[in-house]
Amino acid sequence: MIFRRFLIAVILFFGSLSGFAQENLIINTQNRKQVSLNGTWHYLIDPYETGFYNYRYKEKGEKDPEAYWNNPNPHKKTDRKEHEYSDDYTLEVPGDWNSKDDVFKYYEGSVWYQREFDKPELDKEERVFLYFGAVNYEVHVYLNGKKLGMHKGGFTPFNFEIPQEMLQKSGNFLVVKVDNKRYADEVPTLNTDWWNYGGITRDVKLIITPQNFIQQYALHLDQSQDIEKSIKRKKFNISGYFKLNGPNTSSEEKVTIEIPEIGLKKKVDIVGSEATFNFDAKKIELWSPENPKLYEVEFTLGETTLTDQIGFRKVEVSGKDVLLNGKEIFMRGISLHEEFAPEVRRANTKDDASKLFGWVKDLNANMVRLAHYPHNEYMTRAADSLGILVWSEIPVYWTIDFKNNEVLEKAKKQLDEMIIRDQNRASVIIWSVGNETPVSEARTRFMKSLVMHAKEKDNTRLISAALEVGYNRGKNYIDDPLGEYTDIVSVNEYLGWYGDLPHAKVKSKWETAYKKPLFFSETGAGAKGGFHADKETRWSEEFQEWYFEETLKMMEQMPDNFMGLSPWILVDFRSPKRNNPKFQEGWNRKGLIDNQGNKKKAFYTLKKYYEKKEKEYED
Ligand code: GCB
Repeated sequence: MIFRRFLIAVILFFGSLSGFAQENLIINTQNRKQVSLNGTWHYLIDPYETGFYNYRYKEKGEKDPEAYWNNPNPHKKTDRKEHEYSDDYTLEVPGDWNSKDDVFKYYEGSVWYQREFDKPELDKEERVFLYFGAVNYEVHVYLNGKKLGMHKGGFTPFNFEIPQEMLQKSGNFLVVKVDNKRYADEVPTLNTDWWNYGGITRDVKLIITPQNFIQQYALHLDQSQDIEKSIKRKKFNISGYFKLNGPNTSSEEKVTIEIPEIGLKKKVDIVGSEATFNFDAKKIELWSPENPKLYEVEFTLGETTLTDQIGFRKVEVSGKDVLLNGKEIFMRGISLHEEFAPEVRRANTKDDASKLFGWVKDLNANMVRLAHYPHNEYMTRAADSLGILVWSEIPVYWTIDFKNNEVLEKAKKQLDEMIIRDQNRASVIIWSVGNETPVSEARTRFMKSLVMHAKEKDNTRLISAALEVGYNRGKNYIDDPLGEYTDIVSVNEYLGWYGDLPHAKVKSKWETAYKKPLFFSETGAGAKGGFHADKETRWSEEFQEWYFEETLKMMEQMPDNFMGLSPWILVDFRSPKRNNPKFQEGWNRKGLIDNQGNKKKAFYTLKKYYEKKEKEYED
């Protein structure tokens, strides 16, 4: 008993230090046994962090009745209590607090979330993990007065184990301190062109696993095979890995991989708690935007089978082209923020994903740039089943503290968490390590380190970053030194909006220092939906339409390594930086769709171009 208590104390201690939660991250949570903790939670707004620090500004003791992780629950009328969770103050989870009401609109600081839950029905051997899809930005988690751990990073998942002994039959008191303050040495940093939505912005659940379970895995086409040969022979090489969790995983175990649809069954030996594998498979239909084929895959360890829906494809760069399954592609993309503008809130449900992708499909796009941070898993899952290629990014945005090694570690941790969660999504073909980072030696060292890290973690995707356009001898010259390390050279292009007028575009000349695929990760102009004027009037739909017409003309004279674009942006999005009181009112207006969900004229201009491009690449 004493030893058991000691063990729990050790687990809790290390849990509380687990800023580096990716080690323990459980993937594919949607297909595991679980209890949702979404719904109505109580909250306390705490701008001075009174619930966390005492009056000498020291972290409060665990048992301090004034600490907000403890339930004061006074019995006598003489008891003094200065905090309480009340049904009069509630927030919905998942959700952001900013959309709750005007008190929260610009709030950046600490909010305590609280709810109770009953112990789920558990076998003696089962284990319980508390999983968060994302919380923005710094979070401390407490259960029944004990700290489970903390996490930083507003857009990636994390989990903590709850030993069964910690759970009461009912009334488990769960408290989550969320803080979305911005800091110069965090990722992102102080300055961003999007709304800093605070809160438990994604799903929360208890994941229930057996003692020993498959925690992480990858299953994909081995990217080194000659895909044309494999297609001809109808025989593909599949590779991947398993990482198990549990007390018995250091002895020899086997995991069975089955794909019933093609009659495939393979046994993989696990030695220690990890294994890599490689085998041939016949009759596989490859995944592509035209045929987003997903297979039901079953992984069995002991008595438990975990399923996943997985597509198989190869993506590679060959000279100036990007090849998907050996065929050259043109990316008809569009950029997106994780926001549902008509309801002025973060997007975080399956239904939100299907609405956003409904617009993407309507535009006849085959690719999305999920800017500027990892979006929720419903998005990448939906992209898999709808056949939409994905660029997924970490919020290394603008003026990050590039000289600071700790900041680099924070960025790497977010990169890891993004990669681990979505490594089995065929749709994700590009990891982006950042956006518009200003060229300097320190910055290039920092960014190169992220590129190398991503390549080391995952060799089944391409690595890029959104760069800026340079100018040289009257030409748009792309020579950012980071381009040497990325697989695709991507730039954000705004000629005609941030400089000059759209007619300047056709006259512009383009050149790149790199013989690699060239991609426009942004291009766009602002327009207030429903405001009509002549095309030279800023903010009119006609100006934006003109901008896109000229951009598309310019496309025709790009160097021959130009292979696609993801214009800025699908829908107007909230940004505290956009203060024109007549046309912006706190919204970045570069959406092709306005914040009410109405399509602007430029939507149809781009749609027509994408229809033409689709035909061109059909043959
Ligand atoms: C950019 C940024 C993007 C901004 C956009 C704009 O280059 O990457 O985050 O929102 O320009 O609208 O200026």
